[in-house]
Amino acid sequence: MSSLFAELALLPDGWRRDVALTIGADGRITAVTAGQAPPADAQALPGRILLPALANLHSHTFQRAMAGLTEARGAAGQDSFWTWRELMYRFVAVLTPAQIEAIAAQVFVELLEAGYAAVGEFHYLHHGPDGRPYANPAETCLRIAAAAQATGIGLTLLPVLYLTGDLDGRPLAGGQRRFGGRLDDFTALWHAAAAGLADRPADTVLGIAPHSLRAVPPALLGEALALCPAGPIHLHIAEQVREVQAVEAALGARPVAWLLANQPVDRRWCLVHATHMTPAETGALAASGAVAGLCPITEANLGDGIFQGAAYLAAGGRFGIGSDSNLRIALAEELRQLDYSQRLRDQARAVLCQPPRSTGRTLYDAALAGGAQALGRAAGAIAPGRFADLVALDADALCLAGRRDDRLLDGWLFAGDDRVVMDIWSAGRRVVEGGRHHARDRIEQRYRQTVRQLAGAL
Ligand code: NGQ
Ligand code: ZN
Repeated sequence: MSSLFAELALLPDGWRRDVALTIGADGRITAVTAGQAPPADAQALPGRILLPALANLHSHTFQRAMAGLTEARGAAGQDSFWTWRELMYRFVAVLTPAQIEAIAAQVFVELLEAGYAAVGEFHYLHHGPDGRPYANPAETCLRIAAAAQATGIGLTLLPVLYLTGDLDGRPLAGGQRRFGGRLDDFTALWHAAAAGLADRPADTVLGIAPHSLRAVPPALLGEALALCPAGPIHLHIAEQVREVQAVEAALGARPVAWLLANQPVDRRWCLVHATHMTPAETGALAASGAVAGLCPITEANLGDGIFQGAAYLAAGGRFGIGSDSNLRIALAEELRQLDYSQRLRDQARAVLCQPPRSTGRTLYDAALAGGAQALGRAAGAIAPGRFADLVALDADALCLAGRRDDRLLDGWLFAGDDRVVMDIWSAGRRVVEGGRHHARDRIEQRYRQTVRQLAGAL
């Protein structure tokens, strides 16, 4: 049991002064009070502003090690998502389990230092380079879990089911062979992952992730989902126009429309990259209660398109943010990129703002709720029963000077960056202090060695 005391904190009912909270041995908040003198045993956080910390709902950690290696135009002329994917396939062909773990640990350190307390790892690099499962089919899942535990980040592991190379049902080829290819292999893997996660921290969650409608035939989707009767369900849905057209040709409907019509999409679901939706799809997804998983920096980098954010929020849609390819890990910038994409399209300002809250507050509140929901994580608010996922900002940061309440969030998200993040607790584990993760040096050194080993891969 420990207690904290902050002069200013964001609680479910708004900004409150002199906030004390206690955290139980299980990492959950047991009590919150406001407007009272600090309890004798509480650790004071002078000069800090305490917020609930976000969950990052979509990450492929290994892609961090490709950042900066895919920014030239290839010989084929037009560079695209699909040519980037070819490079990514070349990269996955050489990664070892130890390298996968080293890269994941570095990403998790950076996510924590950026202000995220938890991550949804959409993990599909399951098999060896020859396409055969490792002796423990969950070998690489457990590498991810080990990296999470070493860094203290809250993990929702989303083992990915990847059966076909495209909508025509072709088998996996080349770099894709590491992703699986058989439902019986995946079943064994999912159960091995469940067994391997049993002794991990209590906030660890296991879900399931059909990669996309390109990779899982409709006839097998229901059978696969039966493996995981209660955890979160994530999939890539409508990121590229070519993908939308191909799904329409193969299944007779656009991806979001097809999924809503053919699966029981509800609060357990997270539709990652719901980029391309008609107005009808936008309204229907909002009404489903599912979360749209938005990855603004990666979606911009890959040239995906612009999410229908204004219409979706107006319809009451839920969203959270993910760092996806992790090419740049920056929490404030993810939300800012999302917001600016809307302003540029609409040639207007503050399009996503839901008064009386400011834009920064609207975005942050939405990403808190959507992230926690998508990860199946009891978090997203400083309230009894929730995990103590907390972030403390530097009240003396220049971008916050002279700002109060919601404008503090606007100062951070629009005028600042993640250097204002000072301390992070994930389910009560305090792993970042004074802006630095406690194991940064060791993990960073291993990551440097790893990227040097991989420098020739692309
Ligand atoms: C992925 N990434 O699984 O890493 C994908 C690319 C695909 C994003 N969609 C591969 N951003 O969608 O086929
Ligand atoms: Zn993805």
